[in-house]
Amino acid sequence: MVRTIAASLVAALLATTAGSVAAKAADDQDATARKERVEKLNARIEKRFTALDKNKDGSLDRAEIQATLGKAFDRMDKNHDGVLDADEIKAMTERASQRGGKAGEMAEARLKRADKNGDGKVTKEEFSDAEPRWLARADKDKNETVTKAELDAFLAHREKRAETGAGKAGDSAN
Ligand SMILES: [Ca+2]
Ligand SMILES: [Ca+2]
Ligand SMILES: [Ca+2]
Repeated sequence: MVRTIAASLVAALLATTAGSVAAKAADDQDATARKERVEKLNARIEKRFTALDKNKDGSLDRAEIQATLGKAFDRMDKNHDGVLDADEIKAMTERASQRGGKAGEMAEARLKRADKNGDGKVTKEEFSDAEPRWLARADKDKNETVTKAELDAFLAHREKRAETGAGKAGDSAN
């Protein structure tokens, strides 16, 4: 009896070890994929930051963010009535989808988020208020300005999170 218990203990231990080795390999693969994804996204965020920083002072203020969002809105608002309707939103998400990956889904999610009153349309005001999520997250002191230091800290935090696998790293770079 004792022997049997010992044997099954060993078997159980072995099984657990084998299982965890396999799990660890999958984890490692996951972690690498996750890390690559975050690094790619971070590079894109950094690029956007530089592009948005019109006066090149190394920080993004509210005016710079609004100006860019306003311009993006005007490009999507094909009939220039100050509202993105269902057709315009569809055209825009389809265009984004062509960029591949989750760009279309992300654009759609962002427009949905912007549509505060849920009428399926997005006004310019709603759109300008819905700043990209990464901007809001990066702005640690909530002064509506994102400095390069804040951005760097935010990107480093994302990479660290990707390495440890804590939380989901599926933030949008939109
Ligand atoms: Ca600036
Ligand atoms: Ca329109
Ligand atoms: Ca800030």
